[in-house]
Amino acid sequence: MIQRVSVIDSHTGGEPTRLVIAGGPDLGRGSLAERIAVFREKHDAFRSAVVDEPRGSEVIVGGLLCEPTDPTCAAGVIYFNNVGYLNMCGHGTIGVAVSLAHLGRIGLGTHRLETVVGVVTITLEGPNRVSIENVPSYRLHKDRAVEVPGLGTVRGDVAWGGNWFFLVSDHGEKLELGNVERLIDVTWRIRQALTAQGITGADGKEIDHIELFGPPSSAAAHSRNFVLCPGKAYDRSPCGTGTSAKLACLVADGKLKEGEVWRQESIVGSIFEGSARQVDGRVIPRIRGTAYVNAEATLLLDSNDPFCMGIRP
Ligand code: PYC
Repeated sequence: MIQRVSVIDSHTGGEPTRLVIAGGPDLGRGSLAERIAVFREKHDAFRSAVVDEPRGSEVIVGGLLCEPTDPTCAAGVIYFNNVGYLNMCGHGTIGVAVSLAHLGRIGLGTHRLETVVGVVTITLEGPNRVSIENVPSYRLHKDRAVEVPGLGTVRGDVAWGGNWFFLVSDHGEKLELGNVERLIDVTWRIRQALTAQGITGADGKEIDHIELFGPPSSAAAHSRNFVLCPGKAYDRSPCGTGTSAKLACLVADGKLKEGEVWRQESIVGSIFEGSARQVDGRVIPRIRGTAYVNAEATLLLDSNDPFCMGIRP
């Protein structure tokens, strides 16, 4: 038997998103938080089939387009990756906006998109240019120390930007593409040390994204980052939720005022423009970036194929 799955592939500042537009599992009519639980418990093989090898790679972030529960939303989306599920995804949301426009489902202007952690807005400013207003973001801990085997004491901030991040500025590493193997090793050690030492986000939530900051290579940017994602891939974009977490820290430190623009450069040189407004002690981040659709495809899930549902550990 062959299951056909329609996808739109895009990339946002170099980071890919594969949006499933038809042929995905029926997750019911509950809230997106309920539907992601059904996805995880009953259809995890589908996640792997879409993003893991041999059809995908650890770099791809998947999105499952859903009917929203909120009728004011243009769509709902559940994000996933090579090892599991994401609460929110900034680069993915920019990619979803451009993909929905490509399909003729949205036009220029502002639209609402339902995610597992709340409604975000997407403003299509041009065929490839999008700004998103993300979920409320905040810093939980400033300058938290973690003892990292082989590295010693590393200090960083713990912040929420739709996912949990540990943000490190003082690390002595070169943020260059030629150094990514070392950067993956360093950030993976930090992540494991955080878990081992019980340093978490709110409600004991695991910090599964590690972000290093350094000087930008472009005079147009304020900072460059390297972001390790949960499945040990690094983000080619400046990471929308990671930039949101950074904005929350900058605002908390008085280094960014409402309306000021922060240009965050990624490890591959792509740039997101960020700004923030404050509401009830949190910041509402706005992230602007560009995305391009690079494939319309039908995935074939052939039940005779031994690797039909992806290569999984
Ligand atoms: O842009 O928020 C983001 C993101 C999370 C993981 C990969 N990209």
